[in-house]
Amino acid sequence: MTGSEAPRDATPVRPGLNTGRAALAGMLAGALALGVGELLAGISSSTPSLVVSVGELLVDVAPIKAVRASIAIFGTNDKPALLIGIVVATLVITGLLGVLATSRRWIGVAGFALFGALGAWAGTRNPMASDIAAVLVAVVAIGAGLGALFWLLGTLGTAETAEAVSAREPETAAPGTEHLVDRRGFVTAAVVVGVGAAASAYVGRLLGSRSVVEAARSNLSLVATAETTVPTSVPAPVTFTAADYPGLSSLFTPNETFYRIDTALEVPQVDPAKWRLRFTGMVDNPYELTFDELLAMPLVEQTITLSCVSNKVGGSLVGNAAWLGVPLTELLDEAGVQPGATQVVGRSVDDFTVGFPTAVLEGDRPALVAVGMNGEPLPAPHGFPARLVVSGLYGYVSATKWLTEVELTTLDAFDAYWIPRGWAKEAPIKTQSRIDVPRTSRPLSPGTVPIAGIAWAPSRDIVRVEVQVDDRPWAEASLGERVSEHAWRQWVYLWDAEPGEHQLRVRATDGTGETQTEVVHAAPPDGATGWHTIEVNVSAS
Ligand SMILES: Nc1nc2c(c(=O)[nH]1)N[C@H]1C(S)=C(S)[C@@H](COP(=O)(O)O)O[C@H]1N2
Ligand SMILES: [Mo]
Repeated sequence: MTGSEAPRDATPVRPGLNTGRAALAGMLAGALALGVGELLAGISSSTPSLVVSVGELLVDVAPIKAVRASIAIFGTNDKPALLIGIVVATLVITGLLGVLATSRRWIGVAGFALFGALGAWAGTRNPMASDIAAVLVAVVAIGAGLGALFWLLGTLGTAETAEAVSAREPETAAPGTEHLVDRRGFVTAAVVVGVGAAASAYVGRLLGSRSVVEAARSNLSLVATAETTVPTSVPAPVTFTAADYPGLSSLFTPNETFYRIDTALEVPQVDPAKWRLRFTGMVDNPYELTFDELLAMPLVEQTITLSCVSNKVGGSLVGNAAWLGVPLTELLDEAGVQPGATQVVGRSVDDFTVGFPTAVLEGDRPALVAVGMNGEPLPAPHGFPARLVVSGLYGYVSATKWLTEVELTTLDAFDAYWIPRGWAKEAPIKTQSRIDVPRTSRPLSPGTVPIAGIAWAPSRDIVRVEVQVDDRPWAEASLGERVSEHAWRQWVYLWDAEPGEHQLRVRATDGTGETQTEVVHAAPPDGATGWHTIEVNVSAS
């Protein structure tokens, strides 16, 4: 074999340099595969992102301890951190594949194919994607990656050969110029592949964000078309507003700042034109509704405080909103719930599920298939086009977002998403109160200091809030507007503060006369308890 026809797997003359380039070639090829995958994912909502799908696969198979640990480390950034981790790991592995493939091309092919298979498998598990689309995305992405890998390694092959030639025939070859040309061959290919990877990823993400959902939402104007059957209570004297006490939670939590809990790595984008709500299971008349059919039903507005079971005492995973929707009982009446049914299961487009006893619906507590939140169509992160909201139950057992199916079954027959993950099967919201003001580490001035916050016991009402300074007797706070027994109440206590260190505590009493328990309990498995307590420092003057 002559130098000019050197085999592609010629032994590198300068292994160090070429190993570096081969690793770069592998990484660039990996990046292109990911970029092309994102580009295809951006084109339609049924083509999955391979990176996101693999992320969801990992979350699914990861032991609960690992998930908790990653949330502990990354906090609410755990999702971006996971996706970045997947990209970095992919590039490291494809870099290695690039090095191995310089001498044995089949290793590169096999490695990329394995990646493709993992991506395709994860994509087909993605409940929002079509299986064929998932496989196609993986095949095209891996094809692009392998094409790039062979091209890049090909330019290296020439460079090696040139070096070999110049080493054997120093007087005929012009090593300097050959080298330059060949290095340029690699550099050019590397730039082309790198730019292609970045551009395809960027365009794909851009396409993905240009969603049908925002267009559909902005075309909707939703108003209540029926009176609520639930007595929305006494208009109590409005003695103050949040504006008077900077830091106090507003009566209605703005949609933009309302807390969010999702298991999905990306907010599901549900086209309302294609969306259906099905009523299934132990019903006499299973049926399905389109979004327009749902909107044509009587829409009521109910103000309901929603809380996450994992909210700590004093935590921020709680919000109050006016929800517009169709009473779940009306929808279930059409379906005809069979007598043996004991559990209502809410399923989401993302496979998330909730479940609560049918008995919950027996009283007059509001349970809505909600389409509006604080006067707007539901924002996508809060479940557009429709979600469940049930007064008095923690979100994980009641509040399915991107709702697509309501199934009637028995309590024994099915455990919803969080139940096998260690949370309680039944989970009414515990009476809680929180001090919002003062929340400062800076010393306060002596004199009148407002202590203010919120208290909630949705479906049981709040009738009293008390504040305790150090070990003085409990003093009653004034309560703000009472929108309904399902909504939180603001409270304010004007404290005559004296210099020194002080401890402030709050406790609420619900409409059944029960005062929230002092017993300190962490959130798992059914919600935290204890009195929110803070320390403040009042300066001498
Ligand atoms: N589809 C879906 N619905 C969901 C969840 C979810 O992860 N996926 N989280 C639940 C939990 S744990 C809570 S506390 C509430 C939070 O609703 P929000 O994000 O609108 O505040 O939604 C519930 N509904
Ligand atoms: Mo939650």
